[in-house]
Amino acid sequence: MAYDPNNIFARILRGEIPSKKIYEDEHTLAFHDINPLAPVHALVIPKGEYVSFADFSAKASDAEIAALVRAVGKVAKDLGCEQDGYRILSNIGQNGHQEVPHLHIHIFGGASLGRMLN
Ligand code: IU
Repeated sequence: MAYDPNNIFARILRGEIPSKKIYEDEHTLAFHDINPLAPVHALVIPKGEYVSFADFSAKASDAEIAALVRAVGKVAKDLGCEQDGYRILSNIGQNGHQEVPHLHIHIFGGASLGRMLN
């Protein structure tokens, strides 16, 4: 699947649409999900143009991959999720019910989440 430069997260990255920013570095941006499914629901995205985790894992540089992984851990910690735990998730493609075609890692926390989230 070709990357759509007008997807909503590309527009957030360009500053065309506001977001509730949590963290930013050279390679990543984290912000609060607009429709939270848990008391803490953050999204961490790469700044590069990657459709999904599949695309990112194959094409991203080691620096981009390291930055995304470290940002996920930092954001979860900064949002107070480390002590009681949290969940990370990335939906990929049609079967994964991915809605926004720019890689995003969900962080859910702040409550006991049960075995799965829908
Ligand atoms: P998904 O993994 O692609 O299904 O999740 C997309 C998420 O992006 C979903 O949780 C939405 O609430 C969230 N989101 C957002 O935070 N801001 C937006 O403008 C839009 C979607 I559109």
